[in-house]
Amino acid sequence: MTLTLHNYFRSSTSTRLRIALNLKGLAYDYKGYALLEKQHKSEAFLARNPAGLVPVLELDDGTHLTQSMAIIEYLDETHPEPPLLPADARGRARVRSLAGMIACDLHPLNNLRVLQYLDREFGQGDDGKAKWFRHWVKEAFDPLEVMLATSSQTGVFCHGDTPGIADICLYAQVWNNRRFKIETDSYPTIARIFGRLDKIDAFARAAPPRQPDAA
Ligand SMILES: N[C@@H](CCC(=O)N[C@@H](CS)C(=O)NCC(=O)O)C(=O)O
Repeated sequence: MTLTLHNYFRSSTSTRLRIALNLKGLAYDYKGYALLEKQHKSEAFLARNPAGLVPVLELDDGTHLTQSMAIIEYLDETHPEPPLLPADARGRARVRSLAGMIACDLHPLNNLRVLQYLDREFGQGDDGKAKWFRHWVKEAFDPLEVMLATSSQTGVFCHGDTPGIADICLYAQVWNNRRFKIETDSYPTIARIFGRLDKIDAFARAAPPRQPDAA
């Protein structure tokens, strides 16, 4: 199967997908789009995803899959080993809930187009945008830390001792936070889990600085 990943090194949704592909042992062709140069708004890219957002996974028959979480679940269904979701329904609900705190509640508020809109329409410069970014990270990471620290279901990773979808979102978001100088020091459980994930080759290889288009 030939897969092409249309993505950007610094995009956390792209990082999620790179991790999932690595965990599943799936090779892919890397196609980078410089978001700051608006390469994701080109006619060619919009033909792949009219929403003008990365990542897009192109399958060997030319099908384009969009939305990182939908694609990760597709990969998990078509390549079940290693599983990225727990076997039990309650476990799956917990993992999707943890992942959703990042993928649904946090990430969309801090996306590039939102930060650019704050600048363009509301005159917010770098300081204002950084304040906004940090506010929404705190809104998500404070309760995430509590949930992870207090649950007996948290193990080496977010859920038990096998990395899964919640870990994928967490790892990618921590890299995103670093751009705004937010470290995990005040989040001991998140810091511990991130430290373990960073030792896994499939995660570390997906990190932004290790991508071919990294600045
Ligand atoms: N919910 C989508 C979000 C995709 C998304 O927002 N991607 C960002 C990069 S992380 C993007 O392409 N931003 C371009 C822009 O904001 O113009 C997913 O999970 O795939």
